[in-house]
Amino acid sequence: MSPEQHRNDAVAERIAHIGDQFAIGGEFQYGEELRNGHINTTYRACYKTEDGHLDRYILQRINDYVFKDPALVMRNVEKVTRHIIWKLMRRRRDAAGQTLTLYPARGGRNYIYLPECGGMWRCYNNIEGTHTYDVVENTRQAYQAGFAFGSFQDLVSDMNPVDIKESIPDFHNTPRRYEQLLDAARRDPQQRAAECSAELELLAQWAPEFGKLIEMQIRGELPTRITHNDTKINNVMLDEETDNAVCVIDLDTVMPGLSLYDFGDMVRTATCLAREDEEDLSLVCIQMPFFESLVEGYLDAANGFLTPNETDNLAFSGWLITTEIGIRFLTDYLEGDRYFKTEKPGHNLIRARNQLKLAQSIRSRMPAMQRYVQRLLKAYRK
Ligand code: GN1
Ligand code: MG
Repeated sequence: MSPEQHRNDAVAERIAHIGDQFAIGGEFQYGEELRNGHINTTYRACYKTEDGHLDRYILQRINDYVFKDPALVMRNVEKVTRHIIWKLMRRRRDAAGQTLTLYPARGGRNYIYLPECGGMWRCYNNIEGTHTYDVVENTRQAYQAGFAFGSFQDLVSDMNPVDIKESIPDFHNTPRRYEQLLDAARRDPQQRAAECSAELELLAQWAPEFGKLIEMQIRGELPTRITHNDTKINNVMLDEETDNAVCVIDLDTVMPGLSLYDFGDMVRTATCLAREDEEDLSLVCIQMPFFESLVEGYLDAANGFLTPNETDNLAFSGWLITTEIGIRFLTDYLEGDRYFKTEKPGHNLIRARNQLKLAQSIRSRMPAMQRYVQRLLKAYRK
């Protein structure tokens, strides 16, 4: 047996063992690792039922370096998924397969602690007939992403915010993220700070603006809502045939937050044709037609509940959140790559430079972006 085959068999055995802990029927067929997240470990497992049907499931380990309290994450996710199913089923009885559902585990919870497999595991349905994109390819997808996350905010808008706890405190607190970067640069545990001086200088220039949204929130000028907080394009499931949005996934960071954090992170991943780790920075820039479609999709779903202070800052949020993710990649690089999974040396520095280039591009287009938002809002009012 080749070493590769041996490894595959060992992985399949592990997946079957994890799957065996959940309310899954049928005979295990195969398992595969899905590698498009930076945080959790995710497998897809396929089972054959007695009538010959193939059912697929998602098995996922919650990264407990990133999520210090995985049980709290699961309580949030349970409430959010059940609330959405409750709402969708009142509209359409067969809606359950079109949104995330947790499967019960041995022992009575929706998760199970498996020390032999590295920690806490859960099982979701695989949403059949859908796919995701790591990079946006056309304006229609940008529209659908905006619509999907706007609809998500709408679906959870009537949950009780005190029911949902912060799974990562200060997740989108940009000033705090920046302080953490400065602290890492001062300590410089890996002696990497000298290499990052241009990036640190640029961020120092921008720093006075990092607190704008959080300060507005404290003054009561922006409403706290339940938000998704990780709205990258590959967290939207699109119909395989029509590319219409079906639902959003990755609910671990659903928390009280600002709608603008969600919108900002969409601008970051749905308006740029390059990957987040593209090294050719000439390819990294915002595409205005994609931004326009993104806002159209988002407002088509969310215009009904957004306040003027929110819509006034849509363009700004794109710059802020792109910069914030750049800060986080740079911090992780300085700290020795402990948070985000990396695939090559310098990967987090490459990502940071990429995101800061995109942030510069967004910043230069901000007035035009905001003008487009205002035009669109005017059309809604007519
Ligand atoms: C992480 O796991 P993934 O790839 O969906 C991160 C996000 C970042 C993103 C950058 C919990 O998301 O905040 O925006 O990487 N998630 C967490 O690609 O930190
Ligand atoms: Mg995520």
